[in-house]
Amino acid sequence: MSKNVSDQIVQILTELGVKRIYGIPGDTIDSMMESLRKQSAIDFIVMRHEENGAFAATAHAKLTGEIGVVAACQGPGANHLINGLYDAMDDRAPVLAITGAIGTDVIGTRMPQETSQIKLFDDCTVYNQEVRSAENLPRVLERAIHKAIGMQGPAHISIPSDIMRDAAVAWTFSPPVSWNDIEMKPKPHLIDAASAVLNKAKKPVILYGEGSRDAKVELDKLATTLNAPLVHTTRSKDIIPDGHANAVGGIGLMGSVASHYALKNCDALLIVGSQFAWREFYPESAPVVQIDCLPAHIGSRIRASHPLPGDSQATCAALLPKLTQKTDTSFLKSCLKENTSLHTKISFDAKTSKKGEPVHPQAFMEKLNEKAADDAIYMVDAGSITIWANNILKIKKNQRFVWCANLASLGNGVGYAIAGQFTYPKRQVFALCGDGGFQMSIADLPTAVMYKLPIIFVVYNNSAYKFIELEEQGEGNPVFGTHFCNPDYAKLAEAHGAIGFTVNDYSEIDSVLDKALKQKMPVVIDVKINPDELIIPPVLETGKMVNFVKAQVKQWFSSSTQNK
Ligand SMILES: Cc1ncc(C[n+]2csc(CCOP(=O)(O)OP(=O)(O)O)c2C)c(N)n1
Ligand SMILES: [Mg+2]
Repeated sequence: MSKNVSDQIVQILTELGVKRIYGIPGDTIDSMMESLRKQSAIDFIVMRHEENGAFAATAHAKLTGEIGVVAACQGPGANHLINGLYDAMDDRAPVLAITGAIGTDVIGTRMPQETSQIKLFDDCTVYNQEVRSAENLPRVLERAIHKAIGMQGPAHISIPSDIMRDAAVAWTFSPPVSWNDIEMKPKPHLIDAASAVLNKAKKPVILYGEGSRDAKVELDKLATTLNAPLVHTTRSKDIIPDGHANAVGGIGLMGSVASHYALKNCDALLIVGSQFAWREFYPESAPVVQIDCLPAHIGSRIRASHPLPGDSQATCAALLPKLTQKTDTSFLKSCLKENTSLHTKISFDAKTSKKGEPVHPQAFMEKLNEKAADDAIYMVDAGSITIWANNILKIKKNQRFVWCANLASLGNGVGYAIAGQFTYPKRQVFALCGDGGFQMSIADLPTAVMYKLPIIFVVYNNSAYKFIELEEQGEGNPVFGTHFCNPDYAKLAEAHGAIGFTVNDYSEIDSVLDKALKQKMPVVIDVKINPDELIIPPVLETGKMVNFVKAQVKQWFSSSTQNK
């Protein structure tokens, strides 16, 4: 029987090596569902919310570097993809979103569910096209794939339902080429100038981002040659193990005191594959050597006195022979000492709590360090949980720590964990969520149950959008609009066919985690977290501290009962 366009889509995706499409069927993609039903190379993962499907496709791309695929129907289905696609756009993850569109005979007549999908995805895609005919389909699909992989971002194609059913036109698919196929180095004079700066420096620091993932070995050599502290962005936490002798923690508001000290006191900064956005965390005047494969990224966050355009692995490798081994380790030692400072002790040292008292957020993370497998995958949601995870999890060589770094959307954790467990069925997958983030994406807990994915969903239950309370107090205002009530998550899990546990106090963590790790089905752990745990940012601004005190006073006299 001759193939139709839907069959051809599936055929091209199969040739590309796609194993899974996350999505929800509907109307305009029904014919693609039939093409998927007839084959076995690609599984269609039935989601309960398209946003979680888009997050799952994005997480697949972040975890593997392969293209993640999500599908949705026209109008409402397509609308729901937007947050996941922005995540892929902002974190440069190759994703293909396929949406159906209403038939070509009625396009432009404001039919029910007709939305302007191309306009909708204009700002969150590297390629965004509507297919015009059966002849057009393979060209557009191939272009979308090439763009998503070549430009590292989401591509969207919208296909009118009648075209999906048209007879396919023969096409030979051209396999895509990725950044990994290119070795790009800066010209020698740039390497010479950058190495001179680093050789002269007495207190150099290395800041590495996601773009350095292929340069793990070189980063290690650079750090040991320069005796330089290694500072990670939250997204790149899993590139160098936290146990590395030069690791001082993360940059920024969510980062460590030691990293902040290192960056503020260095006399040269080497940035490898990072676009960390907040200028106030960079050194004020030190020379900056910046490696990035996209020349336009260089200098976009901080002035780069010594640009090194090139891919991180090849460029670091070219830089290394030009560097002389440093002997003085005093700066590195003084940075590492900051991680035992009083500030760190108050903020991040895990504390046990008494029976009947809620758990310190740090304490549960400490237990994960102890009990999680050496290759566990942590899928981290947004909120104060990110701060605890970023600072307290000690990521090992083969563990992964993945989050929605630049968009920082609440509710990514569930979709991410589903993709993580599908991709690596034998590895432990943890979704680390606040109660706000978990509730936002809870629609897909039954998906984990249906596919028997033994994900461990950890819910930090403080009945509040805690992170926002900190922001409000930082502005000098009482907390407002941040409290909510929670269901009993353990019971809710059981009602879904998952396994539920509650951790009421410190003494229960061990046994709950031990039991959770033995399950073959999804587990939800409702951790009653101390809502008043102090989160102290690595840098204490006087203005913010005064505001914080003001907020407490105002809260005291506040007439609002909303948060009492
Ligand atoms: C989709 C989305 N909506 C709102 C926000 C703003 N926001 C950032 S953190 C946060 C609170 C997180 O609450 P929760 O998940 O309970 O974690 P907690 O901070 O309490 O640990 C909110 C509302 C966001 N980042 N994303
Ligand atoms: Mg919360």
